[in-house]
Amino acid sequence: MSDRPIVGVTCGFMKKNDFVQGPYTHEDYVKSLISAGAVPIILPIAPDNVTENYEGLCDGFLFSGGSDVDPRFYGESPSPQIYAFDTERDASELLLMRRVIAAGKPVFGICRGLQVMNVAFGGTLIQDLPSEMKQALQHTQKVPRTKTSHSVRVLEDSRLFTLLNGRKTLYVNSLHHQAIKTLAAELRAVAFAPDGIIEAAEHVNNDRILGIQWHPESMAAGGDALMNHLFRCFVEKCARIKEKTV
Ligand SMILES: [Mn+2]
Repeated sequence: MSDRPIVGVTCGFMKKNDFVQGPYTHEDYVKSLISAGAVPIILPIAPDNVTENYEGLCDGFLFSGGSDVDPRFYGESPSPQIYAFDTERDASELLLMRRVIAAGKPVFGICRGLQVMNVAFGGTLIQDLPSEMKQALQHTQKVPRTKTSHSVRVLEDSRLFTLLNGRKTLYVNSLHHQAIKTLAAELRAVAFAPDGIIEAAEHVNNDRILGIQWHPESMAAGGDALMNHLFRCFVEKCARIKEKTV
């Protein structure tokens, strides 16, 4: 057996045509996990009695990006501006998130993954950034996803600041339609865009739980050394969990 930790990656469902349809996640998650030393496995959207089994299969979990979150899961009705959502994916990921956190496994939430994390802990989301926040900057960048477009400010007393080798500001990519509105009480916002949008959050006392609103997997795939380092830190956490369980 290899000593590489196994990281489960959540995915969406994509139908391209009648011949091509099924589980989908961007290859950059897979590439970045492999180069950081993990064995990635894709976890298809499934009913509860299957999703329940995912927790025990993996040493850590990456909740990936994707479509908007169904607002019923945070007690709201859909705004006219909300994009298509996938209620089954949301239900499956919220169940998985709660089980994984209860089991003490490391969680890396990326983009929608951060939003699902916030909803799982009781927070709410901005359903449509441009209409709900008039002074918002462009969070759906027009440049390729490996490139950066807006800056973020990182709090110096955060764990993220340490993971980013003490960087107070950095440029990141931005490909999100939604964002955190009310932050869950158990999470702490640790990075902000210039318009105030929360760009990262970590658990107040569990150092295995981190969520990022930008896409470090695509910056890493584009050669960004700091984002590669962030992935290695996550995979090392997963490896330590694996050692304890074998
Ligand atoms: Mn952004």
